[in-house]
Amino acid sequence: MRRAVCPGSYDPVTLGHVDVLVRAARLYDEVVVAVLHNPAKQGTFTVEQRIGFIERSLPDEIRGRVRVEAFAGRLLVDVCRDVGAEAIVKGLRSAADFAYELPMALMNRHLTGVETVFLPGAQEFEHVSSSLVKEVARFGGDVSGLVPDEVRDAIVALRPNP
Ligand code: COD
Repeated sequence: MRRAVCPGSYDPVTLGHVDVLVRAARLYDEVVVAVLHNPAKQGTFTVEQRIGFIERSLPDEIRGRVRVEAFAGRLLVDVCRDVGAEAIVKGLRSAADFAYELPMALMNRHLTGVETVFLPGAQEFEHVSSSLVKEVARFGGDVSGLVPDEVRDAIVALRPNP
């Protein structure tokens, strides 16, 4: 059984994330989506909400081979060891993503030997991040097609009443 971890904050999941999860699940027998969070820091959505959004966004093609779990205050390499994953899979949107991710990949390999596999993100989601969609939606912009519809509705519901 070849297993990979796809880590992130997923606050909330975007269609850019989903694209990476689908492609990771085509490469590995099982994918653990690790929702990493800091209990001392309040996110926009609760960990339970984030997990639900991810689970309901998974296409049938991969649903049975992807599990979504929360981890708090842990090193990613310890998560990988606990779940028996041989690799970390991450999406890359740009050279800036790579510059940010490379030291973490090298450190993780230094710590336990776990490898990081980078997948180029889909072009149509290159500009998509959880923080940007929240900001755009907060000021009334339309984020349809960038996040699952359920997530779009949940973000819109956060808008303060005018
Ligand atoms: N297209 C492709 N990939 C995307 C897109 C997109 N549109 N959007 C996001 N991604 C990728 C990101 O590049 C990232 O790889 C992943 O999806 C998750 O993104 P986010 O924004 O949900 O998550 P981050 O960046 O906040 O998560 C950072 C981690 C929690 C993964 C990181 O901080 C971590 O590994 N923490 C664990 C603690 C640890 O071990 N620290 C030491 C590391 S050496």
